[in-house]
Amino acid sequence: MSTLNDLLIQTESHRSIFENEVRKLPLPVCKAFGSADKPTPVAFVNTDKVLGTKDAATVEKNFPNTVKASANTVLKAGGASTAAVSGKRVAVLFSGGPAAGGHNVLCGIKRMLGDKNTVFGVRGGPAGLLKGKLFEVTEADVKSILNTGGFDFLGSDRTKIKTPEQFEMVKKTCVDNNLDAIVIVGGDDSNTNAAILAEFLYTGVKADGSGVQVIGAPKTIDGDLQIRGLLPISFGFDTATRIYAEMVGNILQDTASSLKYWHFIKLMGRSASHVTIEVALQTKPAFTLISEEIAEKKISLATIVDQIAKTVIARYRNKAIKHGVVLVPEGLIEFIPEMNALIAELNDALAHHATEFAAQPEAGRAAFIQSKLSADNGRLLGSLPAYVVKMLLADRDSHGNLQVSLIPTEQLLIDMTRDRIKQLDAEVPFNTQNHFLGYEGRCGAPTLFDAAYCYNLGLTAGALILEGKTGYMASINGLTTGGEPLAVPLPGLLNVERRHGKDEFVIEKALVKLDSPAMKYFESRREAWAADDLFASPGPRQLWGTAARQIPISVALNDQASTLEFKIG
Ligand code: FBP
Repeated sequence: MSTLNDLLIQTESHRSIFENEVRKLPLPVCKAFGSADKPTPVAFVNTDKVLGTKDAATVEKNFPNTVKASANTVLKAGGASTAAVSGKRVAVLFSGGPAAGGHNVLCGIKRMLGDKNTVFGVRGGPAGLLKGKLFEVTEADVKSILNTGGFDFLGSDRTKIKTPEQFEMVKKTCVDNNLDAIVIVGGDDSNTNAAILAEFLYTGVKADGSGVQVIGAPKTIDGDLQIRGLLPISFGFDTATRIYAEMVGNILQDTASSLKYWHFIKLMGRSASHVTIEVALQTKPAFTLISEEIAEKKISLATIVDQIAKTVIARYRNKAIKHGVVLVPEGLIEFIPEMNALIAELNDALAHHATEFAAQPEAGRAAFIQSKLSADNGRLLGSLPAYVVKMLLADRDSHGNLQVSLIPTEQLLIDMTRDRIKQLDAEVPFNTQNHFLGYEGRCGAPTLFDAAYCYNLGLTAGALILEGKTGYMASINGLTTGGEPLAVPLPGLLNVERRHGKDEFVIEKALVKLDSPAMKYFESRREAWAADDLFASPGPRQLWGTAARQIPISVALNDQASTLEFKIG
């Protein structure tokens, strides 16, 4: 007879009672694919949607093969495939920050390719591809990782494949492993990489002169890879926002129970405020900042603080409410006009005076760099608290970006709001707590939506490979009306942008649009949420029952859906 100790030991290594149950969760698939376990390969046909940005002519010149092959036309599934493909060898890699559902993309690809083709996992993201770190993925692996969170089965990293040497290393990995296709699961940068690799590997890789196919899959909790009408959302966004919304809902319940704190909660999402607006729509807190609105309306830091202070005062004076929640998007600081100008000048100054700066004693660094700035920016830097200055001067990330997640914007807002309240109405109580919700949300077990969405994205990517397609990103559209597998031609999404002094091809980040239905709805309700406690607590994400079938509110609004319930199949 087994003891409780034995039972507990059996729950180690991803075998908790929950993880065991969740692996058995049935996943709906789009009608085109038939069944989840033995999906039908599908053929793809042209839609009437042709893509292209303002830089289409330059893109065509630089991506002649993939543009010619796709004519930048979006494809949709069009009946069962007639090709009986076997012997394909396909590598799958995760790129960038983790997002819930990645494992299901891999499972969908493996199931679509079936046992007559071989799927390899790439260990450690793009860096692993460069070094040829491949291993075969088995059906047993699929059974073990299905519906589990995180990227741990493959790992990931943020290496950008951009130098000629790196491209040659990828080619070598393809040749050494006799690969026919690569699937890159990533965000805007990684799908840009997929477009470039698809063109580079289009021909001349194998001995017979043929190429290697490259397909992208849209991942990022930030939600900034979305295309209205073609790609409703990137995967991982739903899980992350539901986890944050549960926590924010719990904090809101606490504020109304303990009646004493204002909580300033910074939410992850590097640049765009999609995560923040979604969490606001789910929880209805007193005050939510949307970075894109601040940039577009050129709202200064002082004005932001003034608005928060006046909300605190009004709630106290009108309703005797001493509590509330303020949501702050992670990337806010870069969207505040004067801070943006300061950061831009700081980036230049730090780059130009790197050696001298590094030689300064820690205590003298701020003064040194201040002396290199224009009078306005120097003054602004000098007015900021030391804990913000320290982070503004910290090392940039591997892409040369300021590490916004390290800047305690929520604390800066608290300190400035406290000072402003003292000036406006010193009697108003203002006790605070601060939080940063980020890593908590990226790797939780996927919601039913992300689990199903990702599995179908994997089926779509797999079907595209079987059909010999290259240079497309897999998508599932029509999330409340049955789900439609689509293939979005990657070159049709490319723009030319000046980055680090050079023209580069990029897929632009999709920021929150002020005229989007989600923003309009939020705008129509925010004053009411500020004036009184109207919050909702969405609770923990569910995998069974009615609450499990919800799609993100912002996605439903932006898609002009008539329901919050997703329907795939
Ligand atoms: P991706 O766009 O690569 O999916 O990453 C998203 C993200 O989680 C951002 O929200 C956040 O700013 C960043 O990654 C944090 O990066 P890191 O994991 O390197 O700390």
